[in-house]
Amino acid sequence: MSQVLEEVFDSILNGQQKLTVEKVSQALAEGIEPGAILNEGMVKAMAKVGQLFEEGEYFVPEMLIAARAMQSGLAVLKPRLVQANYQPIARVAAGTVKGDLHDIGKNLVCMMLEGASFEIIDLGTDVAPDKFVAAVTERGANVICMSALLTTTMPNMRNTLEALKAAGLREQVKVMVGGAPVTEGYAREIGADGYAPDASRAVALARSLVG
Ligand code: B12
Repeated sequence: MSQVLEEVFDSILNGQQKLTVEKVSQALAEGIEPGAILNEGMVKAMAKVGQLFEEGEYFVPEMLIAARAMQSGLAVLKPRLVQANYQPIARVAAGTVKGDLHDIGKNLVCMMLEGASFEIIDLGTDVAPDKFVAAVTERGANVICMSALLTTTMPNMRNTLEALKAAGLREQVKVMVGGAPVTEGYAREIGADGYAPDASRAVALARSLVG
């Protein structure tokens, strides 16, 4: 890994918000691809944070300040990941399911989809099934993206799919799911239209679902 990417990694791991912004900007100035900064510096740092949490070295406050540093770095990277294009392919409503506050992965998926000419309705976190339903009925979403990072909140993906069915909307909307504990098999089991393990494959999946 190049020196500056290592510094991006360390600054996130240590939760140094200002330094993360500085180092991401420096990496861009050095001509490093935004995708490499994201995947090799930033996403890897969050995986390490998760590992340290599992090992009992990090606690929630450390996770939180690392997440803040990650979000600040993402704000610098966003304009470079999202290239404005005015013909939306489809309207995507994206949210983290009810009970779940993790939004870094969901935000990344939104950014990448936006960069690939999808219109995004960001429903935020802790999104109840009826809010996803309302995004279809009131805002005309034709794709739904659900994210879950907790095994305890994954069942709310199934609950949302059931709410869409109950509202008679299931046939008119494509549903994609993702998040660290979610798998292809789980997506199939709950009757989602697709699963992707990361944001760039989420773009390919969305294209294939609406294409
Ligand atoms: C940062 C973090 C937090 C932050 C979140 C801040 C924020 N704004 O998001 C804070 C501190 C708030 C937090 C809180 C908690 N957390 Co937490 N957290 C994490 C951590 C370290 C990183 C998550 C992350 O951002 N990863 C980076 C992103 C880029 O990856 P991602 O989210 O997986 O997204 C990618 C893909 O999955 C995919 N994707 C994501 N969504 C979607 C959607 C679609 C449609 C598609 C196609 C693809 C897709 O694309 C993304 C980009 O490539 C993980 C560890 C880990 N390894 O995941 C734990 C982790 C998820 N947390 C965990 C826990 C236990 C908690 C708490 C319960 C802790 C507590 N005791 O309070 C609380 C729960 C709060 C709540 N109600 O949600 C556990 C979950 C265990 C489990 N199996 O359920 C983990 C795995 C840590 C661990 N190893 O134990 N957490």
